[in-house]
Amino acid sequence: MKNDMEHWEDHHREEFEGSALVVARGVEDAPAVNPSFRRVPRRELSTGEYVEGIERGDATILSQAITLVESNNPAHYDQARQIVERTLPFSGRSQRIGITGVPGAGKSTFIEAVGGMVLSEGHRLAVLAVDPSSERSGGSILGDKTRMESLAANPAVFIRPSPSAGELGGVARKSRETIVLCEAAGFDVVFVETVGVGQSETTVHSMVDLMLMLQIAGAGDELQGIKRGIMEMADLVAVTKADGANVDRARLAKTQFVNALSLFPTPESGWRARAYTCSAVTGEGLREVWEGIEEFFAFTRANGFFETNRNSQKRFWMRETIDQALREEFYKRPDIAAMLESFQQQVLEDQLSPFVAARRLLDLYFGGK
Ligand SMILES: Nc1nc2c(ncn2[C@@H]2O[C@H](COP(=O)(O)OP(=O)(O)OP(=O)(O)O)[C@@H](O)[C@H]2O)c(=O)[nH]1
Ligand SMILES: [Mg+2]
Repeated sequence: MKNDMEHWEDHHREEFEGSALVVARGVEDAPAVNPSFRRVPRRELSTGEYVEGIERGDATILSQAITLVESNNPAHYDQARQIVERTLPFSGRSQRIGITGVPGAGKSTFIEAVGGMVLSEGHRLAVLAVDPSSERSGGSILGDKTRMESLAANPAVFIRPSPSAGELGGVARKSRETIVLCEAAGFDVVFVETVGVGQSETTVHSMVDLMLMLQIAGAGDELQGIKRGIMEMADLVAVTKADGANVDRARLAKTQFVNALSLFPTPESGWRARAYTCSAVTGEGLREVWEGIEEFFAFTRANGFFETNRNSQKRFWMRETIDQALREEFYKRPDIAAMLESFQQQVLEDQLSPFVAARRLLDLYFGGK
């Protein structure tokens, strides 16, 4: 069945074919979304051509390279890996900003509004979405596209929807490598929008320098966020939609956040989280939030946390990838899979301790190598 994104693409594909508009298309190896649509035949690019195109800031080639990195087709793995490796030395020179908040909190609208300000300061802006739930992927970019119209038309902006869902690890790797490619292409401010539900925030947190949490006043979520341990990840909290009849409620919510945040111990960054109100409609408060972001970067660069954090993120992703691959291989091995059930049963019946059962399976695994 077609998702929203595919329907939307059906309608808009012609507009993008050959145009300079940099809204990215879906994965290349996805089934044709419209059987009557004839893909313009394209010569396969060499790795060198990809790398050179990216370094030149060519948005079409960047887009194609990301598609390759996101592809689940093993035939693409090698080239994708080479492209990432060769662009890596040109990456890293950006401010990576995670933006989180419940669905409808106003993330895309905020990015559109602040984006103009960021561009006027001479930056080039990449907007990526990370949405690990399959149901919603595509859905969010539909919102992004319609809510980021003025940004989407700007050649200094690159907008990319979430890679297609799969396990979170896959989405995380793809998004991280997409950041690398965007940076190599000269985008020096990267916004990563993610839905404020569950694991995705933690994932995004481990690939950005700063987390901005958007909140709506009076949704009753304020305390939930605090309880769920999400607030600890926020470097800035902004209560959105502080306009019209909502202004007082937004201010009140902000005060609650200021109080709540003051109770947290100072994090490793040394930066005390700040709270703001803002409105993407009136524009009020947006500049303050952006200045807060810039202050965060100045502060963490000065005290060394910026580097330390990026290094620990690199370490984390290396270890995480090893962990995942080992775990997967373990459970996939036929001899392990065959024994797992019966060992588990014995554990449940107290015939084996969980540790002994695990040890035997591990011995079987390592012995059988
Ligand atoms: N009054 C008012 N409405 C706003 C403001 N910002 C966003 N909205 C509205 O809130 C709704 C949701 O905005 P989005 O920007 O799509 O929210 P989002 O957080 O990106 O939503 P998802 O991507 O679906 O998670 C839209 O109808 C916006 O017009 C604001 O500052 N003031
Ligand atoms: Mg959105």
